Amino acid sequence: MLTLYFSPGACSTASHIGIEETGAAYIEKPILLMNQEQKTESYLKINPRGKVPALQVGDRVITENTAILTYLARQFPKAQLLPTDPVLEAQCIGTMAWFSNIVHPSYQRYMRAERFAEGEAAQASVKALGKISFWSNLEEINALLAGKHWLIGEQYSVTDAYALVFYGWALRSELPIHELTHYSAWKNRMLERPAVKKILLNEKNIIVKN
Ligand SMILES: N[C@@H](CCC(=O)N[C@@H](CS)C(=O)NCC(=O)O)C(=O)O
Repeated sequence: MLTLYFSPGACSTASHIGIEETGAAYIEKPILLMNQEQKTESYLKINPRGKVPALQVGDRVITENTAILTYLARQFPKAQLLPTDPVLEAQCIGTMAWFSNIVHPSYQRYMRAERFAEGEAAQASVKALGKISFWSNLEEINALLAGKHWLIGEQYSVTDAYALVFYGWALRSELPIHELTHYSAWKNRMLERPAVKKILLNEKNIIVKN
């Protein structure tokens, strides 16, 4: 049996959508970041880094959205969540690695400057540069979607599920994301997918109200 550990509205929404898209049975275990549940002794036994998401597969655990989403797509090929062409598949994984290594940390610098610098002035500077960097990453996602239905190739993939996380974070931090027209049109296509709609409603995600 699969068990997904997630927190509503966190980056784990990507894996939550991904697992729902597979159609497989799974157990949902909310780990509420707002209550610091990621730091409890019992959760640290699942992921000693104290982060969500984590996917338990039998008695083994996979962490990192990129790895979880790649695993799910490969384990449930009928759901067609990654392209079969090896180059397109690698581009999907590469884009997810970029989300994890660059896009997510830019948002962290914007919203969690205290984790990167000490003192008000230094933190204000980290925050301001984080905001610029996050916005420029959103613009890059918008450009990737120009004239396209989905992010990579012709088909929907788990990479699309991951890209939705940043749309929600932009709304939450009141960035003018509606100005990014390709990203916004794609977000509406995402909402037409039953699995996406179900998980966003389940997590009470801000995207379903916008
Ligand atoms: N690169 C990781 C990032 C995981 C991560 O940072 N998760 C955040 C939520 S968005 C978290 O659990 N934060 C809790 C904390 O830092 O205490 C992934 O994609 O899975």
